[in-house]
Amino acid sequence: MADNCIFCKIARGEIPATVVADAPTCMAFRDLNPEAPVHVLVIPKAHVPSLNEVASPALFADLMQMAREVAKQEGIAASGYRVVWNTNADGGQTVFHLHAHVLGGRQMAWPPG
Ligand code: DGP
Repeated sequence: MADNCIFCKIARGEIPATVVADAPTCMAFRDLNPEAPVHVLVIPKAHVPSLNEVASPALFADLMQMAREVAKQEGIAASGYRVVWNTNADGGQTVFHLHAHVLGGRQMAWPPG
């Protein structure tokens, strides 16, 4: 856990968030600034700065499994959705605690901006 990390604070329950899924290693909550009708973030509860630092294949599997479950739970699995891992500066990452964006409920554009 990192003291000043906003997502660590959410994981510890120190900052409120609308949690939609919870598991021993990871959790999911609604994005504060949604870019789509469904916009959920899936995070590890332990502090990992970005995709580059994921050391455990099991943790990665847990995160992907939760992303898929969230899509199903939110009713966008069949219509379609996008899972995005913004990584470091060129990837557009602004919060340096690993998170997967699960986006859906509208047609996604390609290529992304
Ligand atoms: P990224 O740019 O990929 O690092 O995405 C960070 C996302 O985190 C962004 O879509 C907004 C969201 N976010 C930032 N602070 C908070 C917060 O305090 N609560 C919630 N729920 N989401 C946050």
